[in-house]
Amino acid sequence: MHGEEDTSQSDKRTLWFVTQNAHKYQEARRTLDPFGIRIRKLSIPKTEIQSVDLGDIAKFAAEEAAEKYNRTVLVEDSGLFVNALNGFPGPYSSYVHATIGVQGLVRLMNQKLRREAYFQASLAIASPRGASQEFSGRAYGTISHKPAGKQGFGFDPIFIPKGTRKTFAQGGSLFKDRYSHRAIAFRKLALWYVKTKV
Ligand code: ITT
Repeated sequence: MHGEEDTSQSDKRTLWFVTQNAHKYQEARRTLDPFGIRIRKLSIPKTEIQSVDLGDIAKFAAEEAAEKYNRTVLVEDSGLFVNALNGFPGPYSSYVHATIGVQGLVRLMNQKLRREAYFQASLAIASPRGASQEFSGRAYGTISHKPAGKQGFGFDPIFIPKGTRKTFAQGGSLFKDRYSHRAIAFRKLALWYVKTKV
């Protein structure tokens, strides 16, 4: 099928992560590996409903994909919420990153003294039988005055997690996994999944 990384395996226990973002996929994998949970990437377009609630967006897309592709899927919707910008870009983070980019956001934050922000990841798991469950994680921190670091993706070069002195992009994968919204959400999923196995 179009979008699957490898079609040779038909493991019923595999969870299919519907995403086109390879970084998100790798981060999810690193978090789920220690729990023995196997995921694979399903790079298909998904329906993104108009909502300010990341959980609603993830749940709708997951339920639709689970039914359409007849398998248990994961969908994660995430965003960066900047306090001084009343939560912008939030659910529009992907679009804002693709348009004004990291530099554009730094410009919007020019002169702002309060620089608190958080990343949120909302994760939905849905089975073809129609059951679904949601988990979320937040990483609190501040927006740096200029981009720093080359690792990661998206707004990683300008986000400094609380209690640290470097951006996600400077810190690398271990650092990211220690503080990230995505790691928190996927760990919650893992703890639930090993108990229930949908
Ligand atoms: P999929 O929808 O295909 O999974 P996406 O990148 O479009 O991938 P989202 O719609 O959830 O994912 O958009 C989230 C955007 O928020 C993402 O493109 C980044 O710009 C930003 N973002 C989310 N999590 C991030 C993180 O861990 N580090 C940096 N930026 C992040």
